[in-house]
Amino acid sequence: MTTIPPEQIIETMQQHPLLDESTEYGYGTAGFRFKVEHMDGIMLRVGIASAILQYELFQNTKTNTNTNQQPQQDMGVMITASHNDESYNGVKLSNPDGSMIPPHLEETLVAIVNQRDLDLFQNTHLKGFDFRSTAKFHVGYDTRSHSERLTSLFIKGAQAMGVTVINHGVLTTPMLHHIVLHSNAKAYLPASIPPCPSRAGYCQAMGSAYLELCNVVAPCAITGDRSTPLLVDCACGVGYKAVQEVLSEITIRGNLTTCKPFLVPCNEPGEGPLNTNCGSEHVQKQLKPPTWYSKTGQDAAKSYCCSVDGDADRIVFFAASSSNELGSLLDGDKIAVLIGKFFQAELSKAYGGNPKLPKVSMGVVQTAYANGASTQYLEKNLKVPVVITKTGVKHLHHAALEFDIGIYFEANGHGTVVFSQAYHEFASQAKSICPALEILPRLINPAVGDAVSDLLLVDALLQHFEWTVQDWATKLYTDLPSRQLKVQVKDRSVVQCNDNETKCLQPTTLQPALDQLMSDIPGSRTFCRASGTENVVRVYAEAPTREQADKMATIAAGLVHTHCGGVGPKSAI
Ligand code: G16
Repeated sequence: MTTIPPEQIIETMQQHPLLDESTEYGYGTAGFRFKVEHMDGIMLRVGIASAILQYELFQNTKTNTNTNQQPQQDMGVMITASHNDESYNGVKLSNPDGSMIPPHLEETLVAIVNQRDLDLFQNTHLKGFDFRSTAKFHVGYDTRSHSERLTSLFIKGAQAMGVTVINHGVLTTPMLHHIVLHSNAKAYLPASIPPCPSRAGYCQAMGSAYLELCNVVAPCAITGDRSTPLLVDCACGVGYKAVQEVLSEITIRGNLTTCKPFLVPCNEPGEGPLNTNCGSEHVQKQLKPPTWYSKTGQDAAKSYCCSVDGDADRIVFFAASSSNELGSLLDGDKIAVLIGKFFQAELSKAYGGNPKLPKVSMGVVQTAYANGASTQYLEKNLKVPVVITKTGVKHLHHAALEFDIGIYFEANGHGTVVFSQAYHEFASQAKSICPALEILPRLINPAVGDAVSDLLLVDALLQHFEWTVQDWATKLYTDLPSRQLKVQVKDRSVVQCNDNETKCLQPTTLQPALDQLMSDIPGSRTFCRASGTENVVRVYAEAPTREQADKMATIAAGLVHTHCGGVGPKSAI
Protein backbone atom coordinates (compact mmCIF):
# COMPACT_ATOMS: atom_id res chain seq x y z
CA MET A 1 0.00 0.00 0.00
CA THR A 2 1.34 3.47 -0.79
CA THR A 3 2.09 5.35 2.42
CA ILE A 4 1.07 8.71 0.96
CA PRO A 5 -1.96 9.36 -1.27
CA PRO A 6 -1.34 8.55 -4.96
CA GLU A 7 -2.08 12.19 -5.90
CA GLN A 8 0.81 13.29 -3.69
CA ILE A 9 3.15 10.79 -5.38
CA ILE A 10 2.15 12.27 -8.74
CA GLU A 11 2.79 15.77 -7.36
CA THR A 12 6.30 14.71 -6.31
CA MET A 13 6.89 13.29 -9.80
CA GLN A 14 5.85 16.65 -11.26
CA GLN A 15 8.36 18.38 -8.98
CA HIS A 16 11.11 16.13 -10.38
CA PRO A 17 10.28 15.77 -14.07
CA LEU A 18 12.36 13.81 -16.56
CA LEU A 19 14.79 16.33 -17.99
CA ASP A 20 14.28 15.43 -21.61
CA GLU A 21 10.62 14.97 -22.50
CA SER A 22 11.30 13.18 -25.76
CA THR A 23 14.13 10.81 -24.76
CA GLU A 24 13.33 7.17 -24.05
CA TYR A 25 15.66 6.51 -21.12
CA GLY A 26 17.00 2.98 -21.59
CA TYR A 27 18.37 0.49 -19.06
CA GLY A 28 21.82 0.14 -20.63
CA THR A 29 24.65 -2.31 -20.13
CA ALA A 30 24.51 -1.73 -16.39
CA GLY A 31 21.44 0.28 -15.43
CA PHE A 32 20.27 3.80 -16.11
CA ARG A 33 23.42 5.85 -16.55
CA PHE A 34 23.38 9.41 -17.84
CA LYS A 35 24.87 12.86 -17.36
CA VAL A 36 23.89 13.74 -13.79
CA GLU A 37 21.38 16.46 -14.77
CA HIS A 38 19.13 13.69 -16.16
CA MET A 39 19.20 11.57 -13.03
CA ASP A 40 16.89 13.34 -10.52
CA GLY A 41 13.64 12.46 -12.29
CA ILE A 42 14.92 8.97 -13.08
CA MET A 43 15.96 8.24 -9.48
CA LEU A 44 12.62 9.25 -7.99
CA ARG A 45 10.82 7.03 -10.53
CA VAL A 46 13.17 4.09 -9.86
CA GLY A 47 12.30 4.48 -6.15
CA ILE A 48 8.59 4.38 -6.95
CA ALA A 49 9.14 1.43 -9.28
CA SER A 50 11.04 -0.54 -6.63
CA ALA A 51 7.79 -1.59 -4.94
CA ILE A 52 6.33 -2.71 -8.26
CA LEU A 53 9.48 -4.68 -9.13
CA GLN A 54 9.52 -6.44 -5.78
CA TYR A 55 5.86 -7.26 -6.20
CA GLU A 56 6.36 -8.52 -9.79
CA LEU A 57 9.31 -10.65 -8.76
CA PHE A 58 7.33 -12.18 -5.92
CA GLN A 59 4.41 -12.97 -8.24
CA ASN A 60 6.80 -14.67 -10.66
CA THR A 61 8.78 -16.65 -8.10
CA LYS A 62 5.68 -17.79 -6.17
CA THR A 63 4.91 -20.38 -8.83
CA ASN A 64 8.50 -21.50 -9.19
CA THR A 65 8.98 -24.40 -6.83
CA ASN A 66 12.70 -24.69 -7.53
CA THR A 67 13.74 -21.42 -5.96
CA ASN A 68 13.06 -22.48 -2.37
CA GLN A 69 12.16 -18.85 -1.91
CA GLN A 70 10.96 -17.13 1.20
CA PRO A 71 7.64 -15.28 1.09
CA GLN A 72 9.52 -12.24 -0.13
CA GLN A 73 13.15 -11.51 -0.67
CA ASP A 74 15.27 -8.40 -0.28
CA MET A 75 16.56 -6.58 -3.34
CA GLY A 76 19.17 -3.85 -3.78
CA VAL A 77 20.02 -0.66 -5.54
CA MET A 78 23.42 0.93 -6.08
CA ILE A 79 23.71 4.59 -7.04
CA THR A 80 26.86 4.89 -9.11
CA ALA A 81 28.14 5.54 -12.61
CA SER A 82 31.00 3.12 -11.97
CA HIS A 83 33.82 3.74 -14.47
CA ASN A 84 32.39 6.99 -15.89
CA ASP A 85 33.71 10.39 -14.86
CA GLU A 86 32.12 12.58 -12.17
CA SER A 87 29.75 14.27 -14.66
CA TYR A 88 27.70 11.03 -14.87
CA ASN A 89 25.61 9.18 -12.37
CA GLY A 90 23.50 6.08 -12.57
CA VAL A 91 21.64 3.31 -10.86
CA LYS A 92 22.03 -0.48 -10.98
CA LEU A 93 19.51 -2.82 -9.39
CA SER A 94 20.20 -6.16 -7.76
CA ASN A 95 18.15 -9.34 -7.76
CA PRO A 96 17.61 -11.19 -4.47
CA ASP A 97 20.52 -13.52 -5.34
CA GLY A 98 22.80 -10.48 -5.81
CA SER A 99 22.91 -10.74 -9.62
CA MET A 100 21.67 -8.05 -12.00
CA ILE A 101 17.89 -7.88 -12.49
CA PRO A 102 16.46 -10.05 -15.31
CA PRO A 103 15.25 -8.64 -18.66
CA HIS A 104 11.55 -8.72 -17.72
CA LEU A 105 12.19 -6.48 -14.69
CA GLU A 106 14.35 -4.16 -16.81
CA GLU A 107 11.38 -3.84 -19.19
CA THR A 108 8.95 -3.03 -16.37
CA LEU A 109 11.37 -0.49 -14.98
CA VAL A 110 11.96 1.21 -18.32
CA ALA A 111 8.20 1.41 -18.96
CA ILE A 112 7.58 2.97 -15.53
CA VAL A 113 10.43 5.46 -15.72
CA ASN A 114 9.44 6.61 -19.20
CA GLN A 115 5.70 6.97 -18.55
CA ARG A 116 5.06 10.65 -19.29
CA ASP A 117 1.26 10.46 -18.96
CA LEU A 118 0.94 10.82 -15.19
CA ASP A 119 -2.84 10.24 -15.14
CA LEU A 120 -2.30 6.94 -16.87
CA PHE A 121 0.59 6.23 -14.47
CA GLN A 122 -1.66 6.84 -11.47
CA ASN A 123 -4.42 4.63 -12.83
CA THR A 124 -2.12 1.83 -13.94
CA HIS A 125 0.37 1.68 -11.13
CA LEU A 126 -0.83 3.52 -8.06
CA LYS A 127 -4.59 3.15 -7.70
CA GLY A 128 -5.38 0.08 -5.64
CA PHE A 129 -1.71 -0.91 -5.40
CA ASP A 130 -1.43 -2.84 -2.19
CA PHE A 131 2.14 -3.56 -1.27
CA ARG A 132 2.65 -5.29 2.05
CA SER A 133 6.07 -6.78 2.34
CA THR A 134 8.53 -7.86 4.93
CA ALA A 135 11.25 -7.64 2.28
CA LYS A 136 13.59 -4.69 2.09
CA PHE A 137 15.54 -2.71 -0.45
CA HIS A 138 19.23 -2.32 0.44
CA VAL A 139 20.78 0.89 -0.84
CA GLY A 140 24.38 1.92 -1.32
CA TYR A 141 26.05 4.75 -3.17
CA ASP A 142 29.47 5.79 -4.42
CA THR A 143 31.60 8.83 -3.57
CA ARG A 144 30.31 11.16 -6.34
CA SER A 145 29.25 14.55 -4.97
CA HIS A 146 25.67 14.00 -6.22
CA SER A 147 25.21 10.37 -5.17
CA GLU A 148 23.83 11.08 -1.68
CA ARG A 149 21.21 13.50 -3.06
CA LEU A 150 20.15 10.99 -5.72
CA THR A 151 19.94 8.29 -3.05
CA SER A 152 17.52 10.42 -1.06
CA LEU A 153 15.32 10.77 -4.16
CA PHE A 154 15.28 6.97 -4.56
CA ILE A 155 14.36 6.59 -0.88
CA LYS A 156 11.61 9.22 -1.16
CA GLY A 157 9.98 7.31 -4.05
CA ALA A 158 10.41 3.88 -2.46
CA GLN A 159 9.10 4.90 0.96
CA ALA A 160 6.08 6.62 -0.57
CA MET A 161 5.18 3.20 -2.01
CA GLY A 162 5.59 1.46 1.34
CA VAL A 163 9.01 -0.11 0.71
CA THR A 164 11.34 -0.58 3.68
CA VAL A 165 14.72 0.85 2.75
CA ILE A 166 18.02 0.13 4.48
CA ASN A 167 20.52 2.79 3.57
CA HIS A 168 24.07 1.41 3.94
CA GLY A 169 25.68 4.71 2.88
CA VAL A 170 28.88 4.71 0.83
CA LEU A 171 29.71 1.17 -0.37
CA THR A 172 31.43 -0.59 -3.21
CA THR A 173 28.96 -2.06 -5.72
CA PRO A 174 30.04 -5.64 -4.89
CA MET A 175 29.53 -5.00 -1.15
CA LEU A 176 25.93 -3.98 -1.91
CA HIS A 177 25.35 -7.13 -4.00
CA HIS A 178 26.98 -9.24 -1.28
CA ILE A 179 24.68 -7.73 1.37
CA VAL A 180 21.59 -8.48 -0.76
CA LEU A 181 22.69 -12.08 -1.43
CA HIS A 182 23.53 -12.69 2.22
CA SER A 183 20.20 -11.18 3.34
CA ASN A 184 18.52 -13.93 1.33
CA ALA A 185 21.05 -16.56 2.42
CA LYS A 186 18.52 -19.31 3.09
CA ALA A 187 17.40 -19.30 -0.51
CA TYR A 188 20.72 -18.84 -2.27
CA LEU A 189 23.76 -19.73 -0.16
CA PRO A 190 25.00 -23.22 0.75
CA ALA A 191 25.30 -24.11 4.44
CA SER A 192 29.12 -23.89 4.15
CA ILE A 193 28.92 -20.09 3.71
CA PRO A 194 27.87 -18.32 6.89
CA PRO A 195 25.58 -15.36 6.10
CA CYS A 196 27.10 -11.94 6.84
CA PRO A 197 24.81 -9.27 5.36
CA SER A 198 26.75 -6.14 6.31
CA ARG A 199 29.80 -4.13 5.31
CA ALA A 200 31.72 -5.38 8.35
CA GLY A 201 30.58 -8.94 7.63
CA TYR A 202 31.85 -8.64 4.06
CA CYS A 203 35.29 -7.43 5.22
CA GLN A 204 35.54 -10.19 7.82
CA ALA A 205 34.51 -12.84 5.31
CA MET A 206 37.04 -11.64 2.72
CA GLY A 207 39.85 -11.31 5.26
CA SER A 208 39.35 -14.72 6.82
CA ALA A 209 38.87 -16.56 3.49
CA TYR A 210 42.07 -14.98 2.11
CA LEU A 211 44.04 -16.11 5.16
CA GLU A 212 42.55 -19.61 4.99
CA LEU A 213 43.37 -19.91 1.29
CA CYS A 214 46.94 -18.67 1.79
CA ASN A 215 47.38 -21.08 4.68
CA VAL A 216 46.69 -24.04 2.42
CA VAL A 217 48.12 -22.93 -0.94
CA ALA A 218 50.59 -20.11 -0.27
CA PRO A 219 51.75 -19.90 3.37
CA CYS A 220 54.68 -17.73 2.26
CA ALA A 221 52.18 -14.93 1.51
CA ILE A 222 51.38 -14.43 5.17
CA THR A 223 54.50 -15.31 7.06
CA GLY A 224 56.61 -12.21 6.77
CA ASP A 225 57.47 -9.06 4.87
CA ARG A 226 56.81 -9.21 1.14
CA SER A 227 59.59 -7.88 -1.05
CA THR A 228 57.00 -6.31 -3.40
CA PRO A 229 53.75 -5.00 -1.96
CA LEU A 230 50.72 -4.59 -4.21
CA LEU A 231 49.99 -0.92 -4.98
CA VAL A 232 46.25 -0.51 -5.45
CA ASP A 233 45.10 2.47 -7.54
CA CYS A 234 41.58 3.00 -6.17
CA ALA A 235 40.52 5.51 -8.89
CA CYS A 236 39.82 8.10 -6.13
CA GLY A 237 36.64 6.19 -5.31
CA VAL A 238 34.98 3.77 -2.90
CA GLY A 239 37.61 1.07 -3.30
CA TYR A 240 40.10 2.94 -1.13
CA LYS A 241 38.28 2.46 2.16
CA ALA A 242 37.23 -1.08 1.25
CA VAL A 243 40.86 -2.12 0.62
CA GLN A 244 41.95 -0.45 3.87
CA GLU A 245 39.28 -2.27 5.86
CA VAL A 246 39.97 -5.68 4.35
CA LEU A 247 43.72 -5.18 4.86
CA SER A 248 43.10 -4.34 8.49
CA GLU A 249 41.01 -7.53 8.91
CA ILE A 250 43.82 -9.61 7.39
CA THR A 251 46.47 -7.90 9.50
CA ILE A 252 44.62 -8.42 12.76
CA ARG A 253 43.26 -11.91 12.10
CA GLY A 254 46.55 -13.11 10.64
CA ASN A 255 48.69 -11.60 13.44
CA LEU A 256 50.58 -9.63 10.82
CA THR A 257 50.85 -6.37 12.75
CA THR A 258 54.63 -6.48 12.76
CA CYS A 259 54.89 -7.11 8.98
CA LYS A 260 54.97 -4.43 6.32
CA PRO A 261 51.49 -4.21 4.72
CA PHE A 262 51.30 -6.31 1.56
CA LEU A 263 48.63 -3.98 0.13
CA VAL A 264 49.12 -0.25 -0.30
CA PRO A 265 45.86 1.49 -1.20
CA CYS A 266 46.47 4.67 -3.24
CA ASN A 267 44.33 7.35 -4.90
CA GLU A 268 41.73 7.99 -2.24
CA PRO A 269 38.58 10.07 -2.78
CA GLY A 270 39.44 13.74 -3.01
CA GLU A 271 43.10 13.24 -3.97
CA GLY A 272 42.22 13.47 -7.65
CA PRO A 273 39.13 13.47 -9.87
CA LEU A 274 37.24 10.16 -9.87
CA ASN A 275 38.32 7.77 -12.66
CA THR A 276 40.34 10.52 -14.32
CA ASN A 277 43.84 9.53 -15.46
CA CYS A 278 43.53 6.70 -12.98
CA GLY A 279 41.44 3.60 -12.38
CA SER A 280 41.02 0.40 -14.36
CA GLU A 281 39.21 1.95 -17.33
CA HIS A 282 42.06 4.43 -17.88
CA VAL A 283 44.78 1.79 -17.54
CA GLN A 284 43.07 -0.81 -19.74
CA LYS A 285 41.84 1.52 -22.50
CA GLN A 286 44.73 4.01 -22.64
CA LEU A 287 47.34 1.32 -21.98
CA LYS A 288 48.98 3.77 -19.58
CA PRO A 289 49.77 3.59 -15.88
CA PRO A 290 47.58 5.74 -13.65
CA THR A 291 48.52 9.05 -12.15
CA TRP A 292 49.50 8.18 -8.59
CA TYR A 293 47.82 11.03 -6.74
CA SER A 294 48.86 9.48 -3.41
CA LYS A 295 52.45 9.92 -2.41
CA THR A 296 53.26 6.51 -0.97
CA GLY A 297 57.01 6.51 -1.10
CA GLN A 298 56.79 3.32 -3.22
CA ASP A 299 58.39 3.23 -6.64
CA ALA A 300 55.44 2.32 -8.85
CA ALA A 301 57.78 1.61 -11.76
CA LYS A 302 59.27 -1.26 -9.77
CA SER A 303 56.05 -2.48 -8.23
CA TYR A 304 53.31 -4.99 -8.60
CA CYS A 305 50.25 -2.79 -9.23
CA CYS A 306 46.53 -2.92 -9.89
CA SER A 307 43.77 -0.46 -10.67
CA VAL A 308 40.12 -0.74 -9.73
CA ASP A 309 37.26 1.39 -11.08
CA GLY A 310 35.08 4.00 -9.37
CA ASP A 311 32.72 1.52 -7.69
CA ALA A 312 35.32 -1.27 -7.28
CA ASP A 313 33.61 -3.92 -9.37
CA ARG A 314 36.49 -4.24 -11.86
CA ILE A 315 40.23 -4.67 -11.60
CA VAL A 316 43.25 -4.94 -13.88
CA PHE A 317 46.84 -5.64 -12.83
CA PHE A 318 49.99 -4.23 -14.37
CA ALA A 319 53.67 -3.64 -14.08
CA ALA A 320 54.72 -0.10 -14.89
CA SER A 321 58.02 0.13 -16.71
CA SER A 322 58.34 3.88 -16.19
CA SER A 323 56.07 6.64 -14.98
CA ASN A 324 54.47 7.00 -18.40
CA GLU A 325 54.57 3.52 -19.80
CA LEU A 326 52.82 0.33 -19.04
CA GLY A 327 55.16 -2.66 -18.80
CA SER A 328 52.53 -5.41 -18.96
CA LEU A 329 48.78 -5.30 -18.62
CA LEU A 330 47.10 -8.25 -16.92
CA ASP A 331 43.46 -7.77 -17.80
CA GLY A 332 40.27 -9.74 -17.21
CA ASP A 333 41.33 -12.38 -19.74
CA LYS A 334 44.58 -13.02 -17.87
CA ILE A 335 42.68 -13.17 -14.56
CA ALA A 336 40.20 -15.71 -15.99
CA VAL A 337 43.04 -17.89 -17.29
CA LEU A 338 44.94 -17.72 -13.99
CA ILE A 339 41.83 -18.78 -12.07
CA GLY A 340 41.01 -21.50 -14.63
CA LYS A 341 44.54 -22.89 -14.42
CA PHE A 342 44.38 -23.03 -10.63
CA PHE A 343 40.97 -24.72 -10.55
CA GLN A 344 42.11 -27.25 -13.10
CA ALA A 345 45.17 -28.18 -11.04
CA GLU A 346 43.12 -28.48 -7.85
CA LEU A 347 40.46 -30.57 -9.57
CA SER A 348 43.01 -33.00 -10.94
CA LYS A 349 44.60 -33.26 -7.48
CA ALA A 350 41.17 -34.01 -5.99
CA TYR A 351 40.33 -36.67 -8.60
CA GLY A 352 43.85 -38.10 -8.25
CA GLY A 353 43.20 -38.53 -4.52
CA ASN A 354 39.70 -39.91 -4.96
CA PRO A 355 38.62 -40.91 -8.47
CA LYS A 356 35.09 -41.60 -7.19
CA LEU A 357 34.38 -37.93 -6.52
CA PRO A 358 31.41 -36.69 -8.58
CA LYS A 359 32.36 -34.95 -11.83
CA VAL A 360 31.94 -31.17 -12.04
CA SER A 361 32.03 -29.09 -15.21
CA MET A 362 34.07 -25.93 -15.68
CA GLY A 363 33.76 -23.28 -18.39
CA VAL A 364 34.86 -19.73 -19.12
CA VAL A 365 32.63 -16.96 -20.47
CA GLN A 366 34.12 -14.03 -22.39
CA THR A 367 32.95 -11.31 -24.79
CA ALA A 368 34.13 -10.24 -28.24
CA TYR A 369 36.67 -7.96 -26.48
CA ALA A 370 38.55 -11.02 -25.18
CA ASN A 371 42.02 -11.19 -26.64
CA GLY A 372 42.08 -13.95 -29.27
CA ALA A 373 45.21 -15.42 -27.68
CA SER A 374 43.39 -15.93 -24.38
CA THR A 375 40.46 -17.76 -25.98
CA GLN A 376 42.86 -19.95 -27.89
CA TYR A 377 44.88 -20.74 -24.75
CA LEU A 378 41.75 -21.66 -22.80
CA GLU A 379 40.43 -23.93 -25.53
CA LYS A 380 43.68 -25.46 -26.78
CA ASN A 381 45.95 -25.56 -23.72
CA LEU A 382 43.61 -25.72 -20.76
CA LYS A 383 40.94 -27.54 -22.82
CA VAL A 384 38.21 -25.55 -21.15
CA PRO A 385 35.02 -24.70 -23.09
CA VAL A 386 34.62 -21.00 -23.84
CA VAL A 387 31.31 -19.23 -24.40
CA ILE A 388 31.20 -15.75 -25.97
CA THR A 389 28.30 -13.46 -24.98
CA LYS A 390 27.27 -9.87 -25.47
CA THR A 391 29.03 -7.21 -23.40
CA GLY A 392 27.59 -6.71 -19.93
CA VAL A 393 28.17 -8.84 -16.87
CA LYS A 394 24.47 -9.62 -16.74
CA HIS A 395 24.91 -11.66 -19.97
CA LEU A 396 28.14 -13.33 -18.88
CA HIS A 397 26.78 -14.21 -15.45
CA HIS A 398 23.76 -15.91 -16.97
CA ALA A 399 25.91 -18.00 -19.35
CA ALA A 400 28.33 -18.95 -16.54
CA LEU A 401 25.49 -20.51 -14.54
CA GLU A 402 25.45 -23.33 -17.11
CA PHE A 403 28.68 -24.71 -15.57
CA ASP A 404 29.35 -26.10 -12.08
CA ILE A 405 32.36 -23.74 -12.00
CA GLY A 406 31.49 -20.83 -14.28
CA ILE A 407 34.38 -18.40 -14.62
CA TYR A 408 33.41 -15.19 -16.37
CA PHE A 409 35.50 -12.12 -17.08
CA GLU A 410 35.26 -9.21 -19.46
CA ALA A 411 38.62 -8.01 -20.75
CA ASN A 412 38.04 -4.79 -18.80
CA GLY A 413 38.50 -6.74 -15.57
CA HIS A 414 34.85 -7.18 -14.66
CA GLY A 415 34.13 -10.73 -13.57
CA THR A 416 33.89 -13.47 -11.01
CA VAL A 417 33.16 -17.19 -10.61
CA VAL A 418 29.77 -18.78 -9.96
CA PHE A 419 29.28 -22.20 -8.41
CA SER A 420 26.43 -24.69 -8.71
CA GLN A 421 24.93 -26.59 -5.80
CA ALA A 422 26.60 -29.72 -7.23
CA TYR A 423 29.96 -27.95 -6.91
CA HIS A 424 29.39 -27.13 -3.24
CA GLU A 425 28.56 -30.79 -2.54
CA PHE A 426 31.63 -31.92 -4.49
CA ALA A 427 33.87 -29.41 -2.65
CA SER A 428 32.72 -30.58 0.74
CA GLN A 429 33.57 -34.20 -0.23
CA ALA A 430 36.92 -33.13 -1.74
CA LYS A 431 37.83 -30.96 1.25
CA SER A 432 40.18 -33.42 2.92
CA ILE A 433 42.27 -33.72 -0.27
CA CYS A 434 41.93 -30.14 -1.55
CA PRO A 435 40.77 -27.72 1.14
CA ALA A 436 41.16 -24.81 -1.28
CA LEU A 437 38.18 -26.01 -3.32
CA GLU A 438 35.95 -25.47 -0.32
CA ILE A 439 37.50 -22.15 0.71
CA LEU A 440 37.31 -20.49 -2.73
CA PRO A 441 33.52 -19.89 -2.73
CA ARG A 442 34.00 -17.89 0.48
CA LEU A 443 36.68 -15.65 -1.04
CA ILE A 444 34.97 -15.27 -4.41
CA ASN A 445 31.90 -13.03 -4.57
CA PRO A 446 29.46 -15.08 -6.65
CA ALA A 447 27.00 -12.20 -7.00
CA VAL A 448 28.97 -9.88 -9.23
CA GLY A 449 32.47 -8.83 -10.36
CA ASP A 450 34.33 -7.68 -7.26
CA ALA A 451 37.69 -5.91 -7.43
CA VAL A 452 38.59 -6.53 -3.77
CA SER A 453 37.74 -10.23 -3.90
CA ASP A 454 39.54 -10.63 -7.25
CA LEU A 455 42.56 -8.77 -5.88
CA LEU A 456 42.90 -11.14 -2.91
CA LEU A 457 42.33 -14.21 -5.06
CA VAL A 458 44.88 -13.19 -7.70
CA ASP A 459 47.41 -12.28 -5.03
CA ALA A 460 47.02 -15.67 -3.32
CA LEU A 461 47.32 -17.51 -6.65
CA LEU A 462 50.44 -15.59 -7.71
CA GLN A 463 52.04 -16.41 -4.35
CA HIS A 464 50.98 -20.04 -4.82
CA PHE A 465 52.57 -20.30 -8.27
CA GLU A 466 55.51 -18.24 -6.98
CA TRP A 467 55.00 -15.90 -9.92
CA THR A 468 55.83 -12.24 -10.26
CA VAL A 469 53.49 -10.14 -12.34
CA GLN A 470 55.99 -10.51 -15.22
CA ASP A 471 55.85 -14.31 -14.90
CA TRP A 472 52.07 -14.12 -15.07
CA ALA A 473 52.34 -11.94 -18.18
CA THR A 474 54.69 -14.29 -20.01
CA LYS A 475 54.14 -17.86 -18.77
CA LEU A 476 50.59 -18.39 -20.07
CA TYR A 477 50.15 -16.79 -23.47
CA THR A 478 51.16 -13.58 -25.19
CA ASP A 479 48.38 -11.12 -25.90
CA LEU A 480 47.82 -10.15 -29.49
CA PRO A 481 48.31 -6.36 -29.67
CA SER A 482 44.92 -4.64 -29.44
CA ARG A 483 43.58 -1.11 -29.27
CA GLN A 484 40.21 0.32 -28.28
CA LEU A 485 38.90 3.72 -29.31
CA LYS A 486 35.60 5.51 -28.87
CA VAL A 487 33.78 7.64 -31.42
CA GLN A 488 31.24 10.35 -30.55
CA VAL A 489 28.18 10.08 -32.81
CA LYS A 490 24.89 11.99 -32.99
CA ASP A 491 22.84 8.94 -32.10
CA ARG A 492 24.58 5.76 -30.98
CA SER A 493 21.36 3.74 -31.45
CA VAL A 494 21.99 3.72 -35.23
CA VAL A 495 24.60 1.01 -34.54
CA GLN A 496 23.03 -2.45 -34.24
CA CYS A 497 25.07 -5.65 -33.90
CA ASN A 498 24.57 -9.39 -34.09
CA ASP A 499 24.14 -11.46 -30.94
CA ASN A 500 27.77 -11.70 -29.89
CA GLU A 501 28.61 -8.20 -31.20
CA THR A 502 31.22 -9.39 -33.69
CA LYS A 503 29.32 -8.01 -36.74
CA CYS A 504 27.62 -4.69 -37.32
CA LEU A 505 24.16 -5.12 -38.88
CA GLN A 506 23.19 -1.44 -39.02
CA PRO A 507 24.14 0.79 -40.75
CA THR A 508 24.44 -1.86 -43.46
CA THR A 509 27.30 -0.08 -45.21
CA LEU A 510 29.70 -0.34 -42.27
CA GLN A 511 30.40 -4.09 -41.98
CA PRO A 512 31.58 -4.51 -45.62
CA ALA A 513 34.06 -1.68 -45.01
CA LEU A 514 35.29 -3.35 -41.79
CA ASP A 515 35.52 -6.72 -43.61
CA GLN A 516 37.68 -5.13 -46.28
CA LEU A 517 39.93 -3.68 -43.59
CA MET A 518 40.31 -7.12 -41.95
CA SER A 519 41.11 -8.80 -45.26
CA ASP A 520 43.91 -6.26 -45.80
CA ILE A 521 45.62 -7.36 -42.55
CA PRO A 522 45.80 -11.17 -42.20
CA GLY A 523 45.17 -12.42 -38.66
CA SER A 524 43.41 -9.23 -37.62
CA ARG A 525 39.97 -8.59 -36.14
CA THR A 526 37.90 -5.46 -35.65
CA PHE A 527 34.37 -4.72 -34.55
CA CYS A 528 32.32 -1.85 -33.19
CA ARG A 529 29.32 -1.56 -30.89
CA ALA A 530 27.28 1.16 -29.24
CA SER A 531 28.25 1.62 -25.59
CA GLY A 532 25.50 1.03 -23.05
CA THR A 533 27.08 3.33 -20.48
CA GLU A 534 28.45 6.30 -22.44
CA ASN A 535 27.22 8.25 -25.42
CA VAL A 536 29.80 6.73 -27.79
CA VAL A 537 30.43 3.90 -30.24
CA ARG A 538 33.29 1.66 -29.11
CA VAL A 539 35.82 0.29 -31.61
CA TYR A 540 38.08 -2.72 -31.01
CA ALA A 541 40.99 -3.79 -33.20
CA GLU A 542 43.41 -6.69 -32.74
CA ALA A 543 46.29 -7.49 -35.10
CA PRO A 544 49.63 -9.31 -35.21
CA THR A 545 51.69 -6.17 -34.44
CA ARG A 546 51.17 -3.13 -32.22
CA GLU A 547 51.55 -0.82 -35.19
CA GLN A 548 48.90 -2.71 -37.18
CA ALA A 549 46.47 -2.82 -34.23
CA ASP A 550 46.80 0.94 -33.65
CA LYS A 551 46.47 1.74 -37.34
CA MET A 552 43.51 -0.57 -37.76
CA ALA A 553 41.70 0.94 -34.77
CA THR A 554 42.19 4.44 -36.19
CA ILE A 555 40.91 3.42 -39.63
CA ALA A 556 37.94 1.51 -38.16
CA ALA A 557 37.06 4.48 -35.95
CA GLY A 558 37.18 6.72 -39.03
CA LEU A 559 34.77 4.34 -40.81
CA VAL A 560 32.41 4.46 -37.82
CA HIS A 561 32.61 8.25 -37.90
CA THR A 562 31.72 8.31 -41.62
CA HIS A 563 28.97 5.67 -41.59
CA CYS A 564 27.35 6.40 -38.23
CA GLY A 565 27.11 10.19 -38.07
CA GLY A 566 30.31 11.08 -36.22
CA VAL A 567 30.40 14.31 -34.27
CA GLY A 568 33.38 16.67 -34.48
CA PRO A 569 36.49 16.21 -36.61
CA LYS A 570 37.77 12.70 -37.31
CA SER A 571 41.21 13.85 -36.33
CA ALA A 572 39.99 14.27 -32.72
CA ILE A 573 39.28 10.52 -32.30
C1 G16 B 1 29.54 -1.76 -17.08
C2 G16 B 1 29.11 -3.19 -17.24
C3 G16 B 1 30.20 -3.99 -17.91
C4 G16 B 1 30.58 -3.32 -19.23
C5 G16 B 1 30.91 -1.85 -19.02
C6 G16 B 1 31.08 -1.11 -20.33
O1 G16 B 1 30.65 -1.72 -16.23
O2 G16 B 1 28.81 -3.73 -15.98
O3 G16 B 1 29.74 -5.29 -18.10
O4 G16 B 1 31.67 -3.96 -19.79
O5 G16 B 1 29.86 -1.21 -18.34
O6 G16 B 1 29.90 -1.21 -21.05
P1 G16 B 1 29.69 -0.45 -22.42
O7 G16 B 1 30.79 -0.90 -23.31
O8 G16 B 1 28.33 -0.88 -22.88
O9 G16 B 1 29.80 1.02 -22.14
P2 G16 B 1 30.75 -0.63 -15.08
O10 G16 B 1 31.95 -1.06 -14.31
O11 G16 B 1 30.91 0.69 -15.76
O12 G16 B 1 29.45 -0.75 -14.35
